[in-house]
Amino acid sequence: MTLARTQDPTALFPPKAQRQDAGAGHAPGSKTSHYHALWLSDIHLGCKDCKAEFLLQLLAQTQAKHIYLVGDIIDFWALKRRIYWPESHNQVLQRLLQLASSGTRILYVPGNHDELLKPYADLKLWDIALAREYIHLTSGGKQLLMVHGDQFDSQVCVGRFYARLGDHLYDLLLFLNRKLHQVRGPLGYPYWSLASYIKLRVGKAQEAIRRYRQAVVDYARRQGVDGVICGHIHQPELSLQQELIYANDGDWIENCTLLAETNQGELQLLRWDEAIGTTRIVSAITLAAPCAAPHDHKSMPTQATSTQEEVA
Ligand SMILES: [Mn+2]
Repeated sequence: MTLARTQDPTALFPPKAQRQDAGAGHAPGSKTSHYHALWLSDIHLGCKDCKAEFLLQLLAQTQAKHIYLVGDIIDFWALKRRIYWPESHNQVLQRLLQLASSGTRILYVPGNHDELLKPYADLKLWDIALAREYIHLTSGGKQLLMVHGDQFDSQVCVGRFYARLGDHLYDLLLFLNRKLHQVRGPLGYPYWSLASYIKLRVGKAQEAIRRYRQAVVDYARRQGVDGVICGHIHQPELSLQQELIYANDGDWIENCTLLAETNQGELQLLRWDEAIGTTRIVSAITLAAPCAAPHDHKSMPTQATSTQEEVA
């Protein structure tokens, strides 16, 4: 496998990338959180369950030197089944392109739902750089490898065929569940939830997550990096696996999560909180060597913490 990895971001981003973000969409007096880097994946633009509105709010109140798009940003599989492209999905892409042209260094590692972009790795689309893999150097000098994670499907016993089958089955199951309730109710049968039925078999799901994490971590360890950032399984996590950082940025279908490197040298797992209209810190790891075990931040809005720089 040819790996497209660059450790010197300046090689991909010429000096014009130093311009300041215009900050479009900011209401006067609104708070902006500044980060060194942000990681987003599994946004699934083109899929009707994508929470694009929340992501737009996040992008309007957040600035970062680097934004990494870690795959499944545009869901070409969903678009192939049915064209669905509301204005909010278009605005997410527009906002990212606007950020890229006004100074934010954006790098896109395609996943499986946007695999048709993979052959263009090493190219630049508008101001967005594409790569199959990439190593981000934290401001403290740690190497964080970025992969979407679909390359480990065969090791988790989910082949390409089964991944596609699973995608269709998921839609089919949701459809059948609706139909089933329509039929069972009038016949006097008790409510039977397909979702609960699946959750009863959660042991299998947990085992798949464990094997996926292990495959990603083993791969990163062979690359000699300090940590790995991935997505793909829609299961946000920030943990230390025998001193190697395993960070999964989650998704924007169910979890609305992202990862962030703060200017103070912390790697944080953030979750969008609809009620307060901003993110909360789920957990964090100090990137200074050696990495401290992750600590939980139970109910802390990001904009109320001292780890964020805030400007009016
Ligand atoms: Mn994926």
